Amino acid sequence: MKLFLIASLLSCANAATRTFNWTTGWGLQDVDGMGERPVITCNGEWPWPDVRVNKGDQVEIYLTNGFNGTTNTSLHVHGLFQRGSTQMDGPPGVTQCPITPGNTFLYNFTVDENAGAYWYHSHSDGQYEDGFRGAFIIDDGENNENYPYEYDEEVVLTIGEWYDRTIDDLIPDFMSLFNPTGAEPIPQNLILNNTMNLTWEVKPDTTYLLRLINIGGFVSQYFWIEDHEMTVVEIDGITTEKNTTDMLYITVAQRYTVLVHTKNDTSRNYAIMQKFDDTMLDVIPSELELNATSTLAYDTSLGAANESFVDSLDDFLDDFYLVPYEKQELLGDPDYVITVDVAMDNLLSGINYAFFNNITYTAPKVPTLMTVLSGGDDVTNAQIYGSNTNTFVLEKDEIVDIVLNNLDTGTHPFHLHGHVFQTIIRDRAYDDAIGEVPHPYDDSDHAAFPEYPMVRDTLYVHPQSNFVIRFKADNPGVWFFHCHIEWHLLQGLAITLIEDPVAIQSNPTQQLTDSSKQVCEAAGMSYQGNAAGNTTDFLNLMGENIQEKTIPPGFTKKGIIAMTFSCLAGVLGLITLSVYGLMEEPHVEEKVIEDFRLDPREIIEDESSETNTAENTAEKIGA
Ligand code: CU1
Ligand code: CU1
Ligand code: CU1
Ligand code: CU1
Repeated sequence: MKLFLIASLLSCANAATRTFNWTTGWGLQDVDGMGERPVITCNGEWPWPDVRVNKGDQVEIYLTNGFNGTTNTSLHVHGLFQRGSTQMDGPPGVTQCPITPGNTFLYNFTVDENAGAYWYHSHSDGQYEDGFRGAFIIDDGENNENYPYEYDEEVVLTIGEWYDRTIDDLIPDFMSLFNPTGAEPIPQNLILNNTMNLTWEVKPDTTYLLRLINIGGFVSQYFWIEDHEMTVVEIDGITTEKNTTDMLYITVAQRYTVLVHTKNDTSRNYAIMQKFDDTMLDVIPSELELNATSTLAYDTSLGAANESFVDSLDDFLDDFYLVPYEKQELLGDPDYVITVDVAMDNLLSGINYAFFNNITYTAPKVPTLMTVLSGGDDVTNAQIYGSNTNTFVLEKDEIVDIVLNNLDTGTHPFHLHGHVFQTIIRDRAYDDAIGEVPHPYDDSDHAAFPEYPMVRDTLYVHPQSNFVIRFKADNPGVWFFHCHIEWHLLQGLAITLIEDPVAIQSNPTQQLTDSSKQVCEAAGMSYQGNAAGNTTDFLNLMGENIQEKTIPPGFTKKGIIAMTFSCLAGVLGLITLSVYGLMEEPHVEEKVIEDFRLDPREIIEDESSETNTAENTAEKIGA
C-alpha cells in the first residue's frame, strides 16, 4: 500500500501542467521568398510555436480571438483522443461554439496518447492555411525510455503548401458561381519548416529521428532525401515495425516519423526533395515549380544541394502494409457498418459542394455536443442533431466499420477525430481517363483483411475507389470525420459520429465548462436544444440550418453550367482568371469544357443569347 502511494505520488510529480496563452492576430511575413503577405500570428509573432509535452501532462491553452471584425476562430489538437474531454476537441458546431473576436476559450485536457508526432491547428474556415498551426510532440518521460528504437538526435520537419493570397481572400472565389467545377486554388509553393530552400545541418554517422508532419491543407507531397534511406517507425502517433523506403507520400495531416542514418563522409551535401502530387491540381500553371529543394548539409561551406530527381513516383511506401509495433489483431466483425458515398456536385446556386450520401455538412444552430448534453432521453435519436449534420449514433463498445466509396475522381485524405482506426481495405485507383468508373466496396468480393492492420488517424482514398476502416466505439464523445483538404471541408465533406451519448451526459468530466458557455453566449448561440435550438420538443427541427436546394429534376449539371455561361455572357475571361488562377494558360476554355464534358457549340450558342434573364434561361435549360 505504501509502495503504491509513493508510486502514484511520483507519477503526479512527473505530470506537469503546461499552460499556453495564445492570442490570434494578423501580421505580415515573407514565407516563400515571394514577398510579404498577411499571416495569422500567435501573440503577434509567426510562426506558431511547436509544442512539446510529456505523456500525462495537463495542458491548458487559453486561446483568445484577437481578430477584428467578424472572424471567428477555434483550435484542434490533431490526433489526440480527448478521452473524457470531448468538449476540448475544437471543431465549431460539433463540440463548441466559435470563438468570436475578443473572447477566450480554455482548452484544458490531459495528454494520454502514445509518444509521437501530432499537431495543432485552427478548425475554422481554412485558417490554418494562413499559418495558424504548429507541431505538437508527445514524449514518454524525460528520455523516452519506453521508446523501442535507438536514435541520437530528433528533428521536426513540417511540410505544407503556401499561397500568395490569404484563404479568406480565396474563399469567395472558390465558393462561387464562377467556380462551378469546384476547382481548388493552386498553391504557389511547397514549404519546409515554414520556409523554402532550408538547410538542415547534420552530423556524420548519426541516427536522426525525423518527424515529418504535413501541416498543409490541400496537396499531398512526395518526400525523399537524395541517396539516403528512411526507416519508418511511426505514423500518426502509432509506433510501427521498421520499414525502409526511399520515398514517402504524405497527405495533409499525416505524420511519418523516420530514422535517417547519415553518411560517414562530409564531402558533399544532398537534396531534400518535396514534390506536389500534381494529380490533385485541376490545372498545372506553367510557372508552378512542382519540386522544392532543400539541403541536407554535411558541410555548410559546400553550399546548397542541387535538385535531385527520381526515376518513378510509383515507388513510395504504401502505408497500407505497415504493421503497428504493438500488434493489434484485426477487430472482430462489425456491429455497425456506416457506408458513405463521396461526391462533388453543384447545388441550385451553381456553387460546387461536397457530399457524403447527398448531404453537404451544414453546421447546426446548437453545437452537436451541446444537443447531446441537453437532449435527455432523445439523445440516441440521430434526428435531433439535424438533417444536415450527417450524424450517426454509435453504441458503447461496438465495432464500427466506415465503408467509404469515393465517387469523385480526386484523392482525398480522410481524418477521424477521437480515434485511430484499423485500415482493412484500400482499393486501387480507378482511372476515368481510361474509361473506368467509380468502384464502390463490394462486401462479397474484396481482398482479404490484414491480420494486423495498419492503424492511423488520417487515410487517403484513391480516385473513384473505396476504403474500409474499423474501430471500437470505446471513447464516448462527439467526433468529426472529414476530408482534411480544407477546401473540401468548406464544401461540406464531413459527417458527425456520436459515441455513447448517454455516457457523455453522465460523465462529470464531459460537461460544459464556464468558458465553453461564455463563448456560446458571446457568439449569440444557445448551448441547449436540438439542431434547430428547440429546447422543448427535440424532435421538432423547424428552423434548422439546411443546405441550399438541389438542382431540380430535369435540369442537368450541364444545363446549370450553360446557364452560368449564358447569364454571365462574356465572363469566360473572368472564370479563366478567378477559377483556374491562370492568366497565361492557353487552353483554359478547353479545360472548362472538358471538366463539364460540354459540347463547345452549346457554349457558343448560349453565349450568343446575351439578353436572357435568369428566368427564361432556366426555362430553356429545363426544356
Ligand atoms: Cu483531428
Ligand atoms: Cu487536423
Ligand atoms: Cu477531399
Ligand atoms: Cu477535424
